[in-house]
Formats: sequence, C-alpha cells, structure tokens
Amino acid sequence: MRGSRIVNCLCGAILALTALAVPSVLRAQDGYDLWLRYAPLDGEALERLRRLDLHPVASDSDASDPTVELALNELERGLAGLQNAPEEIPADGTPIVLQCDSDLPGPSGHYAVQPYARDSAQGIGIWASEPIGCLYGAFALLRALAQGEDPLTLNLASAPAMPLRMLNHWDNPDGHVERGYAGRSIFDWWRLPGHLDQRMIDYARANASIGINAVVVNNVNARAEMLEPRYIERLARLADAWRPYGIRVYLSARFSAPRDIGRLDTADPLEPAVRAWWQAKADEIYAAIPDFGGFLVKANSEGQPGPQDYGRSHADGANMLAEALGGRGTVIWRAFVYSAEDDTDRAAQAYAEFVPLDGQFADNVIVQVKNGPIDFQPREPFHPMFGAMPNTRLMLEAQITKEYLGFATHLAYLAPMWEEVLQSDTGRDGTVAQVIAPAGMAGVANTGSDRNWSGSHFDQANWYAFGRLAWDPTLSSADIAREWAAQTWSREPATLDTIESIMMDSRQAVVDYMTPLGLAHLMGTGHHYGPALWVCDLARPEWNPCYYHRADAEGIGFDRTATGSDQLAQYAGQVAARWQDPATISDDYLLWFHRVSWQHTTQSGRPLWDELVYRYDHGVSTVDSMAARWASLEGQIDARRYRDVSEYLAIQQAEARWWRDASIAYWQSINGLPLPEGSSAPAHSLEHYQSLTFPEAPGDT
Ligand code: GCV
Repeated sequence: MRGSRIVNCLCGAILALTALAVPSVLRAQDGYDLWLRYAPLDGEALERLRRLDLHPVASDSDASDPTVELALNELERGLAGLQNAPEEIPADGTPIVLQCDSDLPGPSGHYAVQPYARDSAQGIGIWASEPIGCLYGAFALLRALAQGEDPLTLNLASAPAMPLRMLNHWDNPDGHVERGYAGRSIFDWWRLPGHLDQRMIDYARANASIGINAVVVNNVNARAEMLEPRYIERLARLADAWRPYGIRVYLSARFSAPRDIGRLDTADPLEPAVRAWWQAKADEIYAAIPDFGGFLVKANSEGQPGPQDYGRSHADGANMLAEALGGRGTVIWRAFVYSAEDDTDRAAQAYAEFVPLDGQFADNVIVQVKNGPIDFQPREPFHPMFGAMPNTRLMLEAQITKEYLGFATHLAYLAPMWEEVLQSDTGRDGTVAQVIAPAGMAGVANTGSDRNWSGSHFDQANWYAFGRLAWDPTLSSADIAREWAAQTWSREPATLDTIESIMMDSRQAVVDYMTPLGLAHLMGTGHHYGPALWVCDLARPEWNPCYYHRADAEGIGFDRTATGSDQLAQYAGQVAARWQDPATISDDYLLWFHRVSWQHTTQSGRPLWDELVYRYDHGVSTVDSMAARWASLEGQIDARRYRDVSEYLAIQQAEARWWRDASIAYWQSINGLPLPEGSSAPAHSLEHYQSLTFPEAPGDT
C-alpha cells in the first residue's frame, strides 16, 4: 500500500509538471468525460480545498456496500481531479463522513450534505437513509466543489421530486438507433453477456451523477426477440453492473410477443393462454433480474400491435401486463397514439382515447404522455392529458435526442422548453410538474457510440438538464446551463456568461428559423431533416406539413377552436380562455390554435406576414450571433472542442438560412406577398429547395 502511494505521488508530480505547461482549461478534451471532468480548481478555491485536505470515510455499517464504495471512489477521484493531485487518501485532514443508514426522512435517494463540528473536529457529512442517497450526495458535493464552492458553507439537503427518472433508448438490437444522431447504439448485445464494455459503467456513473434511476434499453418500436432468454441473460449482466448505481433496467415489450415468439395464435389480452404466457415471461425475467423495473409499451400506434387489434382497450392491455409483473414492477403505457382511420385533429386523439379510461388502469400502470399533443416539436403547448386524468399516474415523456430540432449539428439547449412545459399550469391539478410528481419523467436518450456520447458537445447538456429537471423540476434552465458549463467547459465567469447566453438563446432560435408563431411539423418526410413545407400528398393526411400549416392565399394556421377541430376544449377552461382569442393569444401559439389572415395583427403590432419573416430573420441572426459569441471564446477553452463546436455552428448558420429561405419561398408561392422592406430574397428558387433529397440523413426508422 505504502509503495503504491509513492508511485502515485511520482505520477502526480509528473501530472503537475504537465499542468504547469498547459492551463487546465486548455488541456485537450474529446468530450468523453462529460460533466464529470473534475478539472483542477485554481486560486482561492484550490487553496481552500488543499488546506482542508478532505478525505472520504464511511461509517462501519456502510463500508462494505457496493454503492457506498462507489461514492467513496467518486469522492476520491473528484477530489484528486479538482486538486490536480494523485488519487490517494490522506491520513488526516478533514473527513467527509458518509452515514448512509441514518434516519433522515425523505423519499428514496434523498440526502443531506453539510459541514459539522464535533468536539474540536470539523468535517463534512453526507447523510442518507440508504446507500444510493450517499452516492447522490457525493455527486452533489462534487458538483458544488467543481463550481468552486466552499464545502464549509454548503447546505445541500435534497430529495427527488418524482420516483422515476428514466431514459428511454430507441436502440434496436442490431445497433441502429431510431432518431439517433450520435453513432451506433451503446449497447453491445453481440458481446454481452460475456463482455461488459467499460462504457456501460461510465454510462451508469453519468446517469447516477444526475439522479437517473431507470433505463429502458430498447426501442419502443420493439422487437419481440428482446424478450427471449438470450437477451434476458444479456440484460441481467447490465442490471448487475448498474445496480450499484441505483439504476433499474426496463424493456420495451412488443405486445404481439406471445404470437411472435410464444407460438400462440393470438395476443388478445383477455385470452387466458396469453395472460399465462406473460406471467411466465415475467417470472422468467425476475428469476434472472430480481429488481427488473418493468415494461414500456407502444401499442396501437404507428403500426405497432396492441389490444385494439382484438377489440380491447388500452387499459385491458396494460392491466394484463401489470398483473404479470405484480408488485415487482411497473407497466409504462404510452399515450402517443393517432390513427389512420381517425380523421379528427391528430392533436386531439390521445386525449379522446385515454381520458375516458381514467381510473381503469391498475395501480402499477403509468401512462406516459409526450410533452405536447403532436410529437416533440420545437414548441408545443403542454399536452391536455396532463391534469385530465386525476385517477391515473401520468409520466412526462420528453425527447432528449433532437429529432425535430436540427439533430446533433444544431445547438439547441432544451431545458427552457422542458421548463416551459413543467411550469405550465394545467388549470386542473396544478402544474405539469405537480401532475407527474407521483410518477416521473422519461427522456428519449441522445446517447450513441460517438466519443462524446451525444453527437455534439452541447447535446450533453440536454442529457444533463433532463436528469437535473427530473430530480428537481423547479430548477431554472439558466442555472442548470451555468452549472453544466462550469463542470464541462470552464469556470471563468466571462466564459460562463457567454456559454450560458448562447445556450439560453438557442432553442428559441430554432423555433424562429424552423417553426415560428406556433407552426409545427414542417420537416422533411421520414428523416425529419430540413424544410418540406410543400409536402401535401402523403397517404396519411397527418404526415403532411400541409395538414399542419393549412396555408392558402387567404391565411395560415390550424383552427383548434370551436369553429375548427375544437381541440382547445380539451384544456381546462382558464387555460383555453388564455388561448381562445387570436387577438390576445401569445404569438408563440398563434398558428397552433388559430387560422388567421396574412394581415392579422400580431402581438408585436406587425401584420402576420411581416412578423413571420421577422421571426425567420431573427432566428438566422441569433444563430449568427451565437457563432460570433462562440468565436470570442477562442483560446479560452481547449482547441479540439472549440473547433468541433465552431464547425457545427457554421453548419447551423447555413441550415438556419436554408430553413428561412425555403420557408419564405414557399409561403410567397402561396400568398404572393412581397417581402417586408429590408428583408432579403431567398437565395434560391422554391423548385431548388423542393428538389433536395437526403438519403444519407441519420436516425430514420
Ligand atoms: C419510436 C415519432 C418518431 C418515431 C417514434 C415515434 C414514437 O413519430 O418519428 O421515430 O418511434 O415518434 O414516439 O413512438
């Protein structure tokens, strides 16, 4: 032990010399370490930490627990990084005492991190009532230290706001990721269970650091074979590896599995043989994975099988699976449904199908509802199901991967969008955050085999922010941005100001150059890359951009009031009242709920057509300004990541212009209006934009 410490000290000395040559903030980074870099502190924060000479210790009763061991290791690793020192435990100094079986009251995962003084000794305490709370507390302490905070003034008592903080991977067993923009799947089913890739550990650690505690490993467009013994065996290896990080595994289950792999001739949920099949399947899974979380199901949606194939309801289907799991797990049943046969407004269909079933779902069923009623658009009003099913646990589904926001090459920080939804008052049962508190939040993951995990350095912030908001939906998106940036990029206040400002402007910029004023779903068919506003002839009406914008020579927008689809009536009265009148509704939702003339006066005072063009121009100029702000950071951050982001921003600048020009060219072909004074004409003809094809676009189904 003594010998190895000496070696460590020598390594540390070499490291320290290297550090003298290159300031820590400029050391080469490839993004793999995410927000867990623990980059060396400097100045007073470093002095303070060195003076305190912190060292973690666990109480005797906790010491042998694997999760507590992870917490101790993480603290050592973090403290070493922050102090640019070797990873060794000092003999004395100030202890960080982990007490993980305390009687601190609170929900699973809660912790308190505070300094204490006992007799003449001082220390930092991490108190929790179970080991996972200690691990979360350790990460919280390191997060604070990484931002330069003084450990002796910390008071970090915290508890998760909701029990399930979940990632949904749309990863297929062959390694393709549906709507994935970061390479191939991180799950290496081919080499599992024999080989567990280190990435699986690094992934679990990253998730634990932001409180994520549940992972669905496969696509909701599920393959039945994921339920076969060979996959259960592989999943068990992952479950074993992730258990100490507090993560439970879930599977997307294909509803027709009893037929597909079970040799039954039906998957009717009321058929005894089908129920017995699922019961046996659940028992088989629990024999291998005692803490298996449960099933996520996409049923009777976009061609997936479901109970309606047999004339049964969503509740019949969900309750059958719930019975098979029993008290051991949860069925998460998705409410993302819209039907080819149903010609009512797509935005109204999920509510119409699910709200009448309120109270019919078993206790261990959660209904998972997308943030808005269409499909992860750059901006949607909150889904009207939130607050409308008081007797059903509802979970929010957000999309971390940016299917409709420019993929990984556009910088769009999504926390402001999620904050907007979470803070929306449903007018019935509190805010969306309050409605989902008994259940949780799921995020469609943006991870992949790319070295930087998320396809771009800034998309890591969306993974991070998702976890932080699921833990505490009252956090502000700006605070999360700064906290993430300080751990990921630099602690320099001016640099942080710039990065925070870029992030906070980014999502609205995307809304402005893609789908301003409440427009939606104008993206290219299938892959959803780039503008395709002119597509009007696809087989299913609601697959066409024309279905959503409804533009003609007179006007534009989707009338969802009583004179139109009346979908607005699905919201509580006070909410509907806010959006009812085209003269007073926020411009953000104008064309979502109303069809108005091109001359309609918007909240800005400008006529609609002028405002639309203004928004496009504003989106483009915001991206230009984001790129300029980023350029001002050259030399303030490491060269490789600086260049990666610069190149992506250049792509985004070009594509923002493309969106603006193609959209304006199309609208002009419909309304024949001249551009407002000062606005430049599109660079190309409409025919040019219409002729573009993208067979290489990633992430398609
Ligand atoms: C997994 C959208 C996406 C699909 C996705 C679907 C869903 O329609 O384009 O790729 O399928 O949502 O959420 O089920």
